[in-house]
Amino acid sequence: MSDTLGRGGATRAQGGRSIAMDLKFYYAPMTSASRVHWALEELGVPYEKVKLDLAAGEQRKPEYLALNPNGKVPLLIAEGRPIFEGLAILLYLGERFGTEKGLFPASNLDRADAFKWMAWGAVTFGEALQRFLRNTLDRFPEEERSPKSAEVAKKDLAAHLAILNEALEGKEYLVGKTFSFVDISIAPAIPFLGRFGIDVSPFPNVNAWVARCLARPAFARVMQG
Ligand SMILES: N[C@@H](CCC(=O)N[C@@H](CS)C(=O)NCC(=O)O)C(=O)O
Repeated sequence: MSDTLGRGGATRAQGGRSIAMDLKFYYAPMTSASRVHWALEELGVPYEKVKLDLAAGEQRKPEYLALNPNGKVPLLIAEGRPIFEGLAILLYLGERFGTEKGLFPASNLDRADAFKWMAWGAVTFGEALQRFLRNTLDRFPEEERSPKSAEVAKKDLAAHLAILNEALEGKEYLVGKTFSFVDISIAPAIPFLGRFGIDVSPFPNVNAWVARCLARPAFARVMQG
């Protein structure tokens, strides 16, 4: 495990690392943890980063399993409490810091819109994506993969992309008029689809929105690992 300071953390560290830095983020580059990493970079709050080597199995070490029994990233220790599941972490960060920074809605109804899309991304869209990958990637045993199930998942993903495309009609961002954690929670999955042979070109609103979101400097920092 290698520890570093997040961008905001480096700023805070100038005043001494002993100042309460109550966010410790466990991640691996280019994984589900990237959304949380992106959110932290957008917020610019102090945080400590701990990079896990998944290939070496660091996520299955007993000291890590004691914090996240799922043995997966992301994990955030906030105010001494471990939070697993990327969606839960984004919601926590959104409520704690995001509203003040203009990255998470303030009013109840706008928050309901945010929750709605973030849950859709993690559950509805995410389930179809997982099903597709589970039935196509050769890291899963061939006898456990079904071309028929992969085909159904691909159709489901296209239907979900159509819903997203419609939601983005005439809009720059998914909820409200500005970029938010809602966009962070879904946009990174889209370029990933192309790499697995899912054609995103019939959904121009989605493509334009993804390009807009991924052009942000905070995202570029996340890509540095
Ligand atoms: N639903 C979880 C999924 C987390 C997840 O699947 N993480 C993967 C990386 S994308 C992982 O840590 N895999 C390591 C392993 O399974 O050993 C979340 O969103 O936090």
